[in-house]
Amino acid sequence: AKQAAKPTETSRPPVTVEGESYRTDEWTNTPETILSHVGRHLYLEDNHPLAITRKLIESQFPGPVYGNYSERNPVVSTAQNFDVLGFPLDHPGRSRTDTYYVNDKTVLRTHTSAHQQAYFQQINRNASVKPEEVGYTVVADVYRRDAIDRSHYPVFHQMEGARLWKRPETEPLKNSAVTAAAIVRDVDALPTHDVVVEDPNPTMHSERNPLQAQYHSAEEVEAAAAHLKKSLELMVIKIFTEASKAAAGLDPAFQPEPLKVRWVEAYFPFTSPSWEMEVFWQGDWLEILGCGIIKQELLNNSDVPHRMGWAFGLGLERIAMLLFNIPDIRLFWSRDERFLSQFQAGKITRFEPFSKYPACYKDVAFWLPSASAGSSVSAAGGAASVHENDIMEIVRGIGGDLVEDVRLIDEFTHPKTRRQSMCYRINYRSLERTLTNEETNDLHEKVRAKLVGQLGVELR
Ligand code: FA5
Ligand code: MG
Repeated sequence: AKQAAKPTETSRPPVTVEGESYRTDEWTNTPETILSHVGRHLYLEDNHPLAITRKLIESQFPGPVYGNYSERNPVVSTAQNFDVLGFPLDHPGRSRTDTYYVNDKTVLRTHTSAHQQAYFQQINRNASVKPEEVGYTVVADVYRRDAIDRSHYPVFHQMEGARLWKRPETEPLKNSAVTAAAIVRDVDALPTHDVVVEDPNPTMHSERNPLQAQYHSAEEVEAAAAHLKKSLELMVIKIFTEASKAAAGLDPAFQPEPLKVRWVEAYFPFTSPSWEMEVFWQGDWLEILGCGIIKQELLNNSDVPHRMGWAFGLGLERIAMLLFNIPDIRLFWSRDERFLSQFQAGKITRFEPFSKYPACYKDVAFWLPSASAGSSVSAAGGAASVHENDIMEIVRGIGGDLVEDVRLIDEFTHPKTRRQSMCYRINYRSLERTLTNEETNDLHEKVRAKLVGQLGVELR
């Protein structure tokens, strides 16, 4: 159910983002600390690892088929971010615990998919002047209230890509063999690779990944899925090869671990079938992108009813971490020369961590507000009185980049009172210096006080 807006911030003046002014209201939940990241345009700074990564990926999606774009202003309408893409009204992504609202109708985009419709419309507008440009990539900063750890940050960058094929304008399903044949030719034209990729699931699955049978034939979807998967596999293989070359440049005896890639079934409201790609990294599977066959309703609503195709959205930081061996996502925002001086446009280097400063773990244990019986902390949103993302936001607001991660280490329900207790462990560690005891104690005290003041918890 749509969650009632609670006025957590008293009336705020309009906010200005990229020179545009936006009204605020009781939906507004975007703190200044988040807004202060807008306008860094890290992906445009030639010598920044995110820009180097962007260029390398763009080179895998070249013209004239793909136009390479970026979008500066992160403020989009809820229609662009959710409605047009078919997000149901009760989707957790829409809630104020997950998304930064500027006001009730306006959010900081949570993904680059917010621009899909506009780029499909552009393909249609360009059809007569640039008919060969049937795809695009777009890079932008995106914003999410999310967990705090080494691979999650509330502001990160995505690159979206899509590629469309023309379908016959009459009786598209009967003539879909024409489209399928054209796509297969494009698949055959892609370079081959010899990496074994785990892909255990069938393309179509009647419940999780149904074929949009009223619009698409199975042949078209199989062909487009093959093109999508192979294009993205070639992209990660390129990244991995470049990273291995950089490591071997430093140490000629360097033997790269074999690249391990797998496809996992996924769900997105605007694609079917859908997948996520995962890469094995530092002992674990790391999700790097989501993708799928674009639902026909979206194409029909975007002035390209006689086309079909695929789209993907990848986390630029996740790829840059693989490429440069960067261990912590906070580093991308560093202004420390010891970080910045290690990267140079067009070059893939291997990041040499400057010394690792000591971690300082501090726990905070509390009872959830007892007033609301049956309240619980939930990462999934819904009826809970305290959402885990609200705890994260408080820690982030006070600790900023001095917090490496926040983890739930214990929870239990009192057998008699049924009250619920949580214990979170916060790891305070700066990337740039050793924190003093006074400093971490002071931060932790402020976190404790704000948990009480803002969420009404009772400290234990
Ligand atoms: C999406 O955002 C979809 N829009 C992707 C998509 C596009 C699907 C087009 C289909 C078609 P997801 O929420 O899984 O999906 O995020 C995509 C990628 O962003 C993830 O795979 C991950 O690499 C990255 N990512 C997600 N959250 C964070 C975060 N907090 N910090 C850093 N990277 C993140
Ligand atoms: Mg995902």
